[in-house]
Formats: sequence, C-alpha cells, structure tokens
Amino acid sequence: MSAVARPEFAPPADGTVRGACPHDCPDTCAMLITVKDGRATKVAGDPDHPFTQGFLCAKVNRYLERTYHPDRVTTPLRRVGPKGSGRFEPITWDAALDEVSSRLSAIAKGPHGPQAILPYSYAGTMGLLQAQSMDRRFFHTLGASKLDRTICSTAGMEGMRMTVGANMGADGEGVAASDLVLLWGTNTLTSNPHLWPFVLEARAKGAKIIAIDPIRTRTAEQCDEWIAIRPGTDAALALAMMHVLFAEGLADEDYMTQYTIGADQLRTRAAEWTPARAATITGIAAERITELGRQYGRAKAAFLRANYGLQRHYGGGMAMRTIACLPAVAGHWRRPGGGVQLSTSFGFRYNNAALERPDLSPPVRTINMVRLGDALTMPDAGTGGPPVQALVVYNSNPAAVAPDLGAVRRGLAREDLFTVVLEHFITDTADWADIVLPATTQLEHWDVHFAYGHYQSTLNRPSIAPVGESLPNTEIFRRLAARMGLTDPCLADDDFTLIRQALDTPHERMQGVTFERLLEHGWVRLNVPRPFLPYANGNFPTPSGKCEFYSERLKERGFDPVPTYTPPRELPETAPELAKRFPIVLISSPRHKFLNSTFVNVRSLRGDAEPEVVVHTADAARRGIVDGMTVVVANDRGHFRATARVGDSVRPGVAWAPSVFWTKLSRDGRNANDTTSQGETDMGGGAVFYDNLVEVSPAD
Ligand SMILES: Nc1nc2c(c(=O)[nH]1)N[C@H]1C(S)=C(S)[C@@H](COP(=O)(O)OP(=O)(O)OC[C@H]3O[C@@H](n4cnc5c(=O)[nH]c(N)nc54)[C@H](O)[C@@H]3O)O[C@H]1N2
Ligand SMILES: Nc1nc2c(c(=O)[nH]1)N[C@H]1C(S)=C(S)[C@@H](COP(=O)(O)OP(=O)(O)OC[C@H]3O[C@@H](n4cnc5c(=O)[nH]c(N)nc54)[C@H](O)[C@@H]3O)O[C@H]1N2
Ligand SMILES: [Mo]
Repeated sequence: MSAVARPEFAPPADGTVRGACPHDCPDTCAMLITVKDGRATKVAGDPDHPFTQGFLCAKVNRYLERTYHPDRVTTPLRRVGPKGSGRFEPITWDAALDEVSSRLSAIAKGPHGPQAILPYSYAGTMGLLQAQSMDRRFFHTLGASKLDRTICSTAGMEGMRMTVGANMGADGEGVAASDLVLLWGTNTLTSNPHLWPFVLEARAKGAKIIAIDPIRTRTAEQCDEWIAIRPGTDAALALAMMHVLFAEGLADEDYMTQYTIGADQLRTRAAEWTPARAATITGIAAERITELGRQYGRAKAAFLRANYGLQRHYGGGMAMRTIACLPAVAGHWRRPGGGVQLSTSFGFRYNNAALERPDLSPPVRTINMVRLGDALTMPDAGTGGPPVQALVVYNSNPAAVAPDLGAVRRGLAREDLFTVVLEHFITDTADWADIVLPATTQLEHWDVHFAYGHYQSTLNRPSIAPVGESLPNTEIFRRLAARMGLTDPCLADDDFTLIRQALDTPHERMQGVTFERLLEHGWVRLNVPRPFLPYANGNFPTPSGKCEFYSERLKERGFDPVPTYTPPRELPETAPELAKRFPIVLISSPRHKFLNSTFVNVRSLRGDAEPEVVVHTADAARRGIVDGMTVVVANDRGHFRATARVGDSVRPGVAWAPSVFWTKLSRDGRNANDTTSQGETDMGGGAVFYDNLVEVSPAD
C-alpha cells in the first residue's frame, strides 16, 4: 500500500502541519505549514526548535511560490522535439511507466547488461525516504551501475574521518559559549544562516568573529575581521598556527598526551611551517598569522566553523584533516563553545542499510558523479566497463551543477542515450529528457531527516495533497519496480514501513528517536547531552580511539601520514604555463537567494538577475574591464558570459561568480560550470569546483 493511501495520515483540510525543510543546507529547519481548505497558505520556522528559532531563510520563505509555481510539472511528459529542445507532450502514468520499464528492461537484457543503466541523484531533497531508500533498492535489484555521490562533501568528510574518526564535530548551539569564532571557508549568512544567532550571542559576550575566505562575503562583512586567504592554501595557514601554538607554549600538552597520537611528529612538522613560510603561500602577512595562532591558543573555547567551501580544491581532504587537528592541539574540545564543526551528520545513525538494501546489488562498477561528462561521452564510461545507455536523474540538476558542462551536454545530446528525469520543473537537465516524471515537493510527501549543522532529527508530514499527478520518488520507484516485474517484497514497502526501518537501530545516540515521538513533536534531539562535547574526553571514533595527528590509514593509502599542505592543481605556482593564459582563480560559490540550482526559477528570488562575476579593481583595470560591462570568463574547458562587478571584495587574482544559474536562464545558455573541471580531490573523489583557473575579458 502506498503512503498516500493511508487515511489516518492524510493532510488536514485546515490546520498547522509540522514539516522539515528538505534542502541541502546544514540547518534542516523544523517548519510549520498553515493549511486552509486544502491549500498551504504559510510556511514558518518552528519557534520552539533550538536551531531554527522561528525563522526561515530568504529562499524557503518562498516555498509556496515554488510549490504552486505555474511551471510545475503536473503530468508525465514524453519528448516530442529534438533532444535538448525541452518540448514535451503530456502522457498518462500508465504510458510513462510502460515506456520507462520497457526501455530499461531492454537495456538490462541487452549486450551490455544492467550496468548500462546509471542512476544519478544528489540532494535536491535530503530526506532519507525520497533521497536514499526505494530508489536504491530498485537500482540494486536491477543490477544498475552505482553512483559515487561525491559532488559536495566527500573530501572534507574523509579529512575529518582521518583525523577525528568521523564527520562529527562540535555542536553549533555551543558557539554561543565561544570566545573566538573562526568562520573558515564558509559563508554563514548565506549557507548556514541559523548558526548566525549563536555567533551574535557569542559576540555580545565579547567573542571575536573572524572570516577566513578569499572573498569578502556578506558574512565576512559582518565579522570583526576578514582574513583574505589565497584559495586552497588553508592547510599552510593551519600548520603555521600550530607552529605558533607549539613554539609559544600554547599547546594543551595534557590533552595531547591523553587523547592524541603523533603529537611528536606533528610538532616536528609544524616546526617547518614558520609563519613567514606560510605567508608566501597563503598571502596573509606573517605577523597576522602569528597573532592568529596566539588568539587561537589563548582563547578559552575557540569554535572553528569550517564548511565545504575550503575543500573544493585538489588538496581539500588534507586541508580539512589538518585544520581538524587544531582543537586537539589547543585542547578546545574540552570546553563548551570549543572544537571544530564541518558537519554533525555522523551523529545520526539511522539504519541506512535497511533503507537502501545494498545486499540486493550484485558486484557492479561505481561511477563517480563528478565525472558524469566522461561517463556519458566515453565508450567505456571512463571505467573500462559498458557504455551508459540509460540515465535516470532525480533530486539533481546535473546540466547546471555538474562540472565541465560542455562534456555533460555532449553526453546528454547522444541520440542513443535514454534519459528519464524525475522533477518538479523542466530544469536544464529535464530539457534533455526522453521522459519526465512529475515528483512531489516536501509539502506533498512523507520523510525523515538528519541534519549536518545540528543534532535534531526531524519528521516531515505532508501538508497538502500532491499537486497535479505528481508522486513521491518512493512511489515512482515502487511502481517502476512492479511494472518491471521485480518481485523482492521490500520493493513494495510503504513509506511508513520505510520510516520505521530507518528508525530501527540499536545505536545509543538514536535512542528515543521514535516515529511516535516524531509524529507528536515533529523533531527530537538525538540522545546526546546539551551542550554536546563529543571529544571532551577523547573517545574519537578512529582505529586508535585517539585524535590521529599521525594516521596509519593514510600511510597505507600512500599519503603523508602527518598533516601537510597539498596545493591546488590550478594556482600560478602549481600550473605556471596554464596560469600565463588563465591567471585568475574563479570561485563559483552559492548566490544568496539560490540553493545550488534550486529556486533559480522563482521570480521573487532571481528577479531579472543574470550571471555576474566580481573582479578585483586591479585585475579589472589591467584588462580594461569596468563595472557593468559584459565579460567572458573562459579557460580551455569552456566559457560563459557575465556582467562584471568591479571592486575590492575579492582578493586580487580571484574572481567570484555567484552560482548556480540555470543555463537556460542565462544570456548565453551557459554558467560557471562550463569552466570547472571533472578533476577529483586528493581524498574522497570530491569535486574541485573552486580549483579553477580562468581569464576574464571584455566580451567584444
Ligand atoms: N543560500 C544557499 N545556502 C546553501 C547553499 C546554496 O546554494 N545557497 N548550498 C548548500 C550546500 S549544498 C552546501 S554544500 C553548503 C555550502 O556552503 P559552504 O560550506 O559555506 O560552502 P561554499 O558556499 O561553497 O563556500 C563557502 C566559502 O568558502 C570560500 N572559499 C572558497 N575556496 C576557499 C578556500 O580555499 N579557502 C577558504 N578559506 N575559503 C574558501 C568561498 O569564497 C565561500 O565564501 O551550503 C548549503 N547552503
Ligand atoms: N559551480 C558550482 N557548482 C556547484 C556548486 C557550487 O558551489 N559551484 N555546488 C555543488 C554542491 S555543494 C552541490 S551539493 C551540488 C548540488 O546539486 P544538486 O543536488 O543537483 O542540487 P540542485 O541544483 O538544487 O538540484 C536539485 C534538483 O532536485 C529537484 N528535487 C527536489 N526535491 C525533489 C524530490 O523530492 N523529487 C525529485 N524527483 N526531485 C526533487 C529540484 O527541483 C532540483 O531541480 O551542486 C554542486 N555544483
Ligand atoms: Mo553541497
């Protein structure tokens, strides 16, 4: 039985429904949705939720405009124009399921077998049901290729894992108790806005707030100081800070003795990293580095909020691993308000294996999603295996967000590729589909959520009936499985069964997180104390149980076992020839009112905006670029047009292209990802979006 059919859980005609913001953001807000006559009329943040604190962000405040958007896909669609034209005709669900199942079955039984089918999804919704449950069971049972979901965070995650043992850091609620907050490679006010009240609380009690970012973002503007680091050089800064901590007796020797391994090796390594040496690499004055080391060492509880921006470079894994050593050197893990947070995600121990059923999959190849361009254009998909003949996309918009879009588009244009897209809208990716299937939004389906910026688990109840004929992803994959004759009973589990399976875990941090409590309250804090000090007394989930300054695992994998600086692939000093033609590092981090490429088609959020690129005054002058001029941003991978914004909010040699635009809403059908590369990070196979040399020139 499908979830939508359970009368006792049907959305009310009138009232307030508890939901969860589904978006890929650390904040995972608890939402309250007001419904009148079966229509959602208001979304608000839950005032009782400790992290949401009653407000939603600029984007999700517009969730109703998105849900009831006139462009919502409301029926299944079949392509009628040429590939990529975005011309479709409505068809029935029966016809759509027949066509998709017969095409997939034919490919699975064909000469290349089921591995010629590639699922492609990311975090359009972060909900466990709609993002990683029935879809996985379906593709595992089919024997499709697997997808390595690396596009965002795997480098940093791996870096954290190597040092502290898991991607689980300090509790953001603790920031309020901090006396020094380093916002390191994160644009908090844009990408993690619900942390900001805690930052302000800390500042009101006297804490200094410092942003470490090549760009003076709106967050850096609000900080006490902006440290304009050169892109991809963060490990050098962290090593020099440790140099100061060791040299000036500011290290917590007792903490290191009890809870770390490799302190001597780290001390020796840090000794090589004088502030003067780090200054030449990071572009930060040696005196400032020395002072930062002292501030960090003398603080009672320094909170280091690292985020994913700094790990979108080749050395991103090692950079995060290195930064993650700092709180153990200075002992900040001991105190509320101290420590490092990249994520809290590993705090959540749902039963993912029960949800995803990896045991159903035969041994198959795995394709790294950041290499989608190669996977679709190379005869062996870049893996030495069969070509990709069918692509099933859901919760993602790769024709806008994947690197090296030129290659991605060449792949999507293949006449022999069968492309299915489950979507709310005709996105850049849906334009290339053979079949589009209408998906429900968060207001229309059930889900259960973890978070990566706090420690509350959240339930999402549907507040309205599905718009048009849209269906939850879970239901679409259930129906496809049935249509294809796949008979494993788990392919028929309904959404409530899935929720119960996700919550069926013996892990101690999940005790008390039950469906009943979630139904009643909407959200439940994990079974951790408040404030949660995960490593105050060691207990690192590493093989040694200690914070691993020295990592045997890294050594076995051929890495330097001790923290080091791994430079980006594309900086003038690492690629001097390339840099002669393309001397500027392009950072294409999120635009304030977009969520990756979601919300770009919401009028009140995009307005008439077109792609922009912020160029430093000195770089602009040298190129004859003036503010407002149309420029071309280019490298050997591709190019895109943008309006130049000239100023001093970026470091010289750095440009910023706020992203991720829909290419079809841009003036030349391109965006910043026409220039980014399919390269992978040192660890985790992650994307290197900001490791990207370009030239910026006047358009004509
Ligand atoms: N409004 C909004 N919020 C979002 C998103 C969105 O698109 N829009 N995206 C969501 C997602 S998916 C994610 S992963 C997070 C991402 O949010 P964050 O983790 O904050 O990451 P980014 O926005 O990619 O980059 C943050 C900052 O890192 C800086 N940066 C780039 N390279 C370097 C470097 O080498 N060193 C240092 N120190 N800084 C560097 C950038 O200039 C940028 O200001 O945000 C989530 N929240
Ligand atoms: N240049 C550049 N590129 C980037 C980034 C950057 O900073 N710069 N950021 C990168 C990062 S950090 C990330 S995480 C990725 C994000 O890339 P994606 O995960 O692809 O995120 P979105 O672009 O938001 O696209 C998500 C799509 O999922 C759809 N969707 C949402 N909910 C559902 C649902 O329930 N069912 C179905 N079927 N569809 C749904 C939405 O309508 C939307 O079109 O982009 C990466 N790309
Ligand atoms: Mo992300």
